[in-house]
Amino acid sequence: MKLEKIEKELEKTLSPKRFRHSAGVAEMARHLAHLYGASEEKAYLAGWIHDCAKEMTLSEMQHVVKKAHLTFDDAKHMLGSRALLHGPAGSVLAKTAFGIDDEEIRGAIYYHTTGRVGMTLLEKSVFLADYIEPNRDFPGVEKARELAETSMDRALLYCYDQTLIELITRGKLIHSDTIAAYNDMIRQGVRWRDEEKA
Ligand code: DGI
Ligand code: FE
Ligand code: FE
Repeated sequence: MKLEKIEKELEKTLSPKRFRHSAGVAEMARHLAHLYGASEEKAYLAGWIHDCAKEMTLSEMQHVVKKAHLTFDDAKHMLGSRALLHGPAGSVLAKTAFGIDDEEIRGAIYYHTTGRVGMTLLEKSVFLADYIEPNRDFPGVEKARELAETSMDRALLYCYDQTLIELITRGKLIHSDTIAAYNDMIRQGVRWRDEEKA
């Protein structure tokens, strides 16, 4: 499907707010891909499509992933959470509704919420862009934007930190991919606070 058609389709199916957010993620993901050497074209497409399943009901998302025979290590957690399942469901729709065959683009959509150990530059570009695109406005977003211009990994760790703190504060479950990704970065010596810089 041509980009123009993809945008039109998303405009029809998403709320205006989610549509603006998707446009922002597309632009920001392309910017980060340019800065850090990922495919700008793939980042832009993945950014547009990443939240295509976000406004479905949980049972609609479950239907999409079941039909595609996706399986999950922690099925109970994944299949029970709209916040988590919209990534995998979106990666299926990228193919079935938007004709995206590219596995890297679909991977970036699949992992855009939880992250994972060993994310590709493309996955990191989309994950970070989701957090810092210009329509985002929450405490700490400026710090994330600042870090993103100089170090992808420090910015990424900052995002994980903030998300973990928020989930813990709200008494929520934390997906094992998020914990593993956080631990992996710490093990690698990544730090975002200047005094702790490895
Ligand atoms: O879809 P968006 O709102 O644009 O952003 P997103 O896909 O990153 O979703 C973020 C939400 O997902 C945020 O409110 C935190 C929530 N969430 C729930 N469980 C987890 C989680 N985020 C991560 N990284 N890990 C979790 O286990
Ligand atoms: Fe999302
Ligand atoms: Fe998003």
